[in-house]
Amino acid sequence: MTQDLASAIAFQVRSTSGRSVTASTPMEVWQGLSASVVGRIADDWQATDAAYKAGRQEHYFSAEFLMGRALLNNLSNLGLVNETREALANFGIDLSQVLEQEPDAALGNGGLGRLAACFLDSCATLELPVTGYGILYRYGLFKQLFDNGFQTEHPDPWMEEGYPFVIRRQEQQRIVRYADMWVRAIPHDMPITGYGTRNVGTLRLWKAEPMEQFDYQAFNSQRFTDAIVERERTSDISRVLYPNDTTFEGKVLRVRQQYFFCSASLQEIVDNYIEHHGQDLTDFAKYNSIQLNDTHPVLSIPELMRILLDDHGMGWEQAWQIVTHTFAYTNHTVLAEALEKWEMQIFDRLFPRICEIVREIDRRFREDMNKRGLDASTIEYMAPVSGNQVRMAWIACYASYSINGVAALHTEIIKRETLKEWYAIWPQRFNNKTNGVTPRRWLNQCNPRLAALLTEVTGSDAWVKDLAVLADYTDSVDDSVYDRINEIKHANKADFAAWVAEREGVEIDPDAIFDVQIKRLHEYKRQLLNAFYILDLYFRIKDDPTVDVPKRVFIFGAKAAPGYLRAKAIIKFINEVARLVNNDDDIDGRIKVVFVHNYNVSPAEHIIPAADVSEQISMAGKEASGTSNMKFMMNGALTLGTLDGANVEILDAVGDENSYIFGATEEQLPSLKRDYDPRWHYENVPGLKRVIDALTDGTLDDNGSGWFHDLRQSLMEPGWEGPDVYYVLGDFASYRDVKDKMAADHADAHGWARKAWVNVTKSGRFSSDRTIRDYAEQVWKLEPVRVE
Ligand code: T68
Repeated sequence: MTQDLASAIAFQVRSTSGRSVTASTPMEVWQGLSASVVGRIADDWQATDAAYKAGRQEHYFSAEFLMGRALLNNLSNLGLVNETREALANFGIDLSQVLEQEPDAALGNGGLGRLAACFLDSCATLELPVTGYGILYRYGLFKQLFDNGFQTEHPDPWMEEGYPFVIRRQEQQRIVRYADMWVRAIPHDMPITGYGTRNVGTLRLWKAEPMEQFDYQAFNSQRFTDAIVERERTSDISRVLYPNDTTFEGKVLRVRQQYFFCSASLQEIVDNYIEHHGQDLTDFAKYNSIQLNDTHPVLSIPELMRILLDDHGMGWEQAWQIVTHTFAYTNHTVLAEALEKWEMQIFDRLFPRICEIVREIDRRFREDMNKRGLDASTIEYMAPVSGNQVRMAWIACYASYSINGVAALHTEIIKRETLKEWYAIWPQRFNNKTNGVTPRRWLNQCNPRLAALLTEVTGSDAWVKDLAVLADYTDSVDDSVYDRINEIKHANKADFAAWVAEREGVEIDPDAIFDVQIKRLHEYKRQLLNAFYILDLYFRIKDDPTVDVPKRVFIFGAKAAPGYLRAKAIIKFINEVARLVNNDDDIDGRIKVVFVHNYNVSPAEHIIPAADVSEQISMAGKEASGTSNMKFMMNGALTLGTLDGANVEILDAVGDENSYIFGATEEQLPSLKRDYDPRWHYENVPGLKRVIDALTDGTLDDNGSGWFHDLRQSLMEPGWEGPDVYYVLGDFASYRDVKDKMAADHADAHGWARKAWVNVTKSGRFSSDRTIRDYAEQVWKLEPVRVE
């Protein structure tokens, strides 16, 4: 068998590189091996596609899919990891080295895009007929470098060297029509394998290309550059992922992108319906449901109306009936600045017909609400169109049969505040679907040592597909398991230390506590609070260099949106704190700070298995769910967190004694903030003053940018929303206490391991398999379709 595999791989590698396997570069080996994996699943993929298309399907529309690497995931799903490792070893090639060649498919910003990727994995594993639809960005999320501690951004042409897991389906192209241009949408499919199943789902990503390969008229009339420019204008549409994860950007190109993938996907879904169920579209919603991942795909609501009205001659009432039984909407944020509102003029210029339909939706909405007796100002507030703005979230709420938040607390907040007017009218539409993460990538693949222990303890690998089984073992293991937990964590930390030394040039000690915060950089996530703690700890050691403190490594990973200057200031600040503490002889290595540059899916796979402490410290009420909190828990890190997002449910699952909670609650904050005076905390909370002063007294250098001064001001001086909007100073004292306590507790190795074990074994609820089962049963009404 290994021999067969070896020769199959060798054949593909040689076809890719045009030379022998041993003479091929590691990148060429990755290419060949990946192509041979695609070859192995081709028949099953085709069979799955045919089976799914015939029955009821779910379509997951998302502007982002943060897939990360594909090869190990696929090998693991096919049960081929060990054999492949052996086969390559025969050629003197190390599989791990080959795997590290693969670029991350970073077609997403953060949690929202990664959630979509975990969901596809679970859908394939659960054999559910679900297809993902998005955009094949030529440039994924920017590459981050640090230049003297400042973030710099660089393009990420992730497919340029060739990418075997994306297959171009030229023959299935569609045409997307804007008023000022027509564009070809070429589908590119990624196979989505599942664990222990032959079903292979699909992620379909659309690429924009010019209608004609070349405008020969322009070319012949010597207007060569015009011809090129026009071509580029079309390709612009799928050129780059917008790097904002929280603020809305009303750019024409962005709305073009949104319409582009919505229109192409809907055309295909409608045509597929006709092929299988005939020209009469009455039963469309019986066979199709579409999940809208936030408001980015909401243009598909008027676009489906357009297709039904104009292309299929349906009347408004019937079309609306179908549309309102097709779409379901997921909300991912309560931050006002993220809510998408487009200027009507943009819609009018790009797609006048869509504009007309939106106006008609608005007109009927107002009529409908009038009949229900709503007052004029409420109607104006809720209307799809107001002034010259189109409000995407309001359209989503009006047209969707389901509206969900992504954690229990978040769903309560959208019902009570963000979407309360809709909840008052349609309470039955609202439901919670707490996020989850795939235990395949986030435990089985990234933490093979812990995976092996779980298989040993439970007697099989059933947990990989049914994570909840671990709960049976929370209390039923003997002390040797706790020793093993500690050995595994230590080995993971040693591996990680080697990875960091090579990648970041920082030496860290695997015996230290590894305390990790990895997520997008945003003020509400409060990386600054974490950095303040570190600086305070530094000053405490400086006060008395002989003080006995547990050894700590603080690890950060975070990208800031390129235009979000305050977030960039926080990155610079953390890098300056790192410079200060890492190089101080008094500290003598007792504190180390590592900022892992270019944080992404694949670095996360190295970091998370090595973490002791999971920092989940957002201001309560702001983090809709969080998903890294779940990944850490699965890998035996303990949560240091506020009662926010899914943290609440994690704490509920593990109990107070197995987690560390601090800070103001969402309920307390309104009254706390009413007469909040950060100055009082600055003057009175031990340690806080010198930390804040360090921003501007010359302790830390912002290289004349003025950024640290601005950070201080944002905390201390009244701004338009008041000083210290995210309550950093207010929560500092309780954060410091709990974090100190946590570090002290780590000394009890056995007690700590016990807590870690509880976290691992209680993580079943946070498998995306559970989330997807809930969507399938409660929202999608979807049954598995098994491919034999
Ligand atoms: C995240 N949202 C939430 N948005 O912040 C996080 N936004 O709490 C939650 O766990 C996660 O979604 C999954 O539900 C995002 O990641 C974006 O990335 C984004 C991108 C473009 C525009 C707006």
